[in-house]
Amino acid sequence: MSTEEATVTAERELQGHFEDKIARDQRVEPRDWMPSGYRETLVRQIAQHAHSEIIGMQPEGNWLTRAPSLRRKAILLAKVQDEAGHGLYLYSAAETLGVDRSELTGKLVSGRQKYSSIFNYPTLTFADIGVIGWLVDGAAIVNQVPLCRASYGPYARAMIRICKEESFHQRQGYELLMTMMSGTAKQRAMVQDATDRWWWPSLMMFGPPDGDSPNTRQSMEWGIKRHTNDELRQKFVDMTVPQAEALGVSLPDSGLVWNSERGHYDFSEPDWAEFRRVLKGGGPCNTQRVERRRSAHEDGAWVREAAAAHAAKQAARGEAAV
Ligand code: FAQ
Repeated sequence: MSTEEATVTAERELQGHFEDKIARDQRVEPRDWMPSGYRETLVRQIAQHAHSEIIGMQPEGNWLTRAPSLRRKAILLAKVQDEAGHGLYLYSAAETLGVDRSELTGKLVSGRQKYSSIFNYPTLTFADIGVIGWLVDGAAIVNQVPLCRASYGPYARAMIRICKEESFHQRQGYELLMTMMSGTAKQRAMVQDATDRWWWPSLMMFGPPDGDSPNTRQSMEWGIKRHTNDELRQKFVDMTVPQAEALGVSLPDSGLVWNSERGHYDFSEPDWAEFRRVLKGGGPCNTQRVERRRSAHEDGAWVREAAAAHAAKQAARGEAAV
């Protein structure tokens, strides 16, 4: 057998092992052989997810200095810090695939990698903080709980911890809204207004409709995604309608009705032209969000340099001691 033939045979065998693992629903780990498309898909999705967590700190961070009480400020601060932690777990998971966090950040700030469309909308009142917890974290949970069973081990494990924290985020948002809804007419109007503005962008978080989703089929075959975008969107709608009723707000969709035949709520199509516009950088806050991230990254350069210098000194000391 020639070297070339031997390489082809070895690769076929590795591909077989990989497919077998996926078929048995076992986890793929960083040292395992994996097809390059699988690796690239994971890097794309995990990086986009990590960037979303970090950029996602900005809309809520906007209200940290204006929270109405010490209690609300402490809760919000803890939540925003949690999002930073999620970004770090996810960048670490991406690094197990052979990419580097600084390379990924470079791609984000130069517009070569995406982050979730949802974070390109402004937070206009404090009710937005409650609605982000309720709807945005609520949508994130529906999307992310199945990712705890993703076929790539480091991603699935990161998602377990993230989901636990997202669940606290969802509850704090709902509790804030419950409090506001038992307040003044003005407070109730603020909650309704925030719900009207965030409802459609929250539905868009699940991605394009299945027919326009180029990645879903392959990602499901590889066990990265466990449900399609439309399945999860439906699940979110079904879960959220009773919560809106309990809260006493209406959802801004006249097409939202229970369909007893399907056993699900029917709802109208989100404005997909708006979704595509936001993805292309034309949302209300895209420029501001990326610019803020770029300047924060540049401002933090001295910290990274100091940490690298410290690590180099420690390593040199360690070597000298041997
Ligand atoms: N925004 O073929 P598909 C959070 C892109 S974290 C922007 O369907 P896929 C926590 C997609 O990347 C929120 N881009 O793609 C929090 C693809 O781009 P490409 C983030 C979107 O990957 C709360 C193209 O469109 N969560 O909220 C969006 O199979 C509060 C075609 O789409 C995750 O990232 C979108 N909405 O499915 C933080 C979860 N949708 O590269 C702070 C993990 C699609 O091919 C405060 N990710 N695209 O050109 C996923 O589950 C999947 O990647 C989907 C998209 C479902 C987002």
